[in-house]
Amino acid sequence: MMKKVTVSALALAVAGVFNVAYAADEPSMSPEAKAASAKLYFERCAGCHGILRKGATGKNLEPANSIKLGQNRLEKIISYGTEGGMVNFDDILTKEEISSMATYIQQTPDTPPEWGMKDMMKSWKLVIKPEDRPKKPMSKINLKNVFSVTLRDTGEVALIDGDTKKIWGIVKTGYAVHISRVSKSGRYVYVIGRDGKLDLIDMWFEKPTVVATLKVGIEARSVETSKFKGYEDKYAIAGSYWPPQYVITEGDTLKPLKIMSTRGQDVDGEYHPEPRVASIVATEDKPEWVVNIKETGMIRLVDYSDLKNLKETTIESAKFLHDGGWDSTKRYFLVAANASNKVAVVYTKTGKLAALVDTKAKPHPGRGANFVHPKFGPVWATSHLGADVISLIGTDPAKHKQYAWKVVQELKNHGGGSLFVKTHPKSNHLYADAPLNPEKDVAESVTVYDIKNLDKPPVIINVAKMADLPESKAVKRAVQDEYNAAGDEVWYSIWAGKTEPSAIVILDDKTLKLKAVIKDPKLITPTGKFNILNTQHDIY
Ligand code: DHE
Repeated sequence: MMKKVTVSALALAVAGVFNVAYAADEPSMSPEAKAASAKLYFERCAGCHGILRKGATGKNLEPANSIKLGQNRLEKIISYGTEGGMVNFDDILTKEEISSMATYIQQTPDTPPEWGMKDMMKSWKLVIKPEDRPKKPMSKINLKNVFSVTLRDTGEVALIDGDTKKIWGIVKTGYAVHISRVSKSGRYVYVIGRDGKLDLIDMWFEKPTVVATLKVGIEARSVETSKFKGYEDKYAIAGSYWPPQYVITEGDTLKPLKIMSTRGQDVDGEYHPEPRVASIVATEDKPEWVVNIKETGMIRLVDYSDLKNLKETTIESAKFLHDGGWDSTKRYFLVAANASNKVAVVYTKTGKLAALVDTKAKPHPGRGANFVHPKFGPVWATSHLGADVISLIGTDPAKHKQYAWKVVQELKNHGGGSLFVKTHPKSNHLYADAPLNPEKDVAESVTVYDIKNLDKPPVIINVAKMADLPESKAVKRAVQDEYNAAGDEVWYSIWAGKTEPSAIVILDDKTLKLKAVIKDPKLITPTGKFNILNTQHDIY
């Protein structure tokens, strides 16, 4: 009897902490419908709202908030999106799926299991040992100009020869691959799936070949390699969304070596159970990675020179860190704290925060874009999910102190819902997309600015139309600008529905005319494209 009382008291205390008190108001659903919605939530929603639904890029969706909105309003938001950057799902999910999702998010979220060293070791497959791999490149492909292209909905990447524009090979990977990163030597491509599957592709074989795989967690988005002299290709690091942690592995086998949790206090001193690992970047002049923790707003500088006595410097910045890139000197890392409407700047030489820059709503730079502004000197650009502007931030405190870490100019983009900007040291153009804009024509178009003359009106190009795909109601989103190795072509993915033909459109950077279209029945839902040379050397 005594025991029962104690247990129920504990249960009540736990219920208080985790908001289970709202259970009485939660709408019910069948176990089958719940399981189907849970799967869809993981695939489509968890990235922005979090597995525990505490919110980040997207709003908090715990029952305390979602029940207040109610079934009808939730269905409308899921169907048509919002001006704040929530994308519409009426062309992706069925009416029944939307209705079921609206019910599901009014229920208390389940907590997924942890994923430790034993689980990782069980998942680790060394497909081809380093000693059994080629000693030199076996194909005639110009590896520097290969593009690793995410085929989002097939769980694959296509390695495309940038010289001939032909698919060199398609490799099976994890679910809805997020990014590809390249080893310092340019030989290996690391590909991370949303399901936490990390694949190591060796490009020295006749065809691109997976030589090792590791499941680093239940959900993940980022991977990077060690780039400091003496550590080239030695280590890889992969960050997970769930469990909130990162793992350091051997670079050429993916054998896991060390796992570090990212749970802890946020910049306001509050504990967060799900601080996810967002972008990771390797410093070139130190044995160090910059690891950005989304929900806590903490930036960790991880010194990999001694894994047994690992040193981490924790820098307070702003909450909801997401993506970012280097300034042109590769000393300052600029990262969007997107739902805080800020860009945080880390000075890696001193290991300190250099600035927090206020921007328009939800900055989303990808890696950003560096160029010399005719008036303000060196600047770094970001576009925005929640505003139709490109912010230019001064990055030269030595020679242009008055402009450093300030938004010096805002350029008008053709719409909000932008994800990526890009330029190249050999180009006079700055490109911006807007794939998450609810307007079809806007989502299918890109804006191109003349960086030598920013007073000139920019050119807006509907690149999706250039692909000449069959007409349909579905939006053919033009996503992610990526240059070739020479810096004279710009590639755009035309991201159509899973059952429709997609394409890649290639513009001549000088003339802005169509240079080529890559169409292939195997090119299903292409999104991110990672040119080997540009990714290897962080050229943007
Ligand atoms: Fe991304 C980068 C997370 C949705 C394409 N995306 C990143 C990074 C993070 C991230 C943390 C930085 C990695 C790094 O540099 O180490 N992305 C998320 C999400 O949480 C989010 C919002 C929702 C989700 O469920 O994943 C999300 N991302 C998308 C997409 O829907 C995109 C457009 C298409 C796709 O393939 O899924 C997409 N994200 C990309 C791309 C990059 C990226 C192409 C790398 C840009 C680069 O130039 O490096």
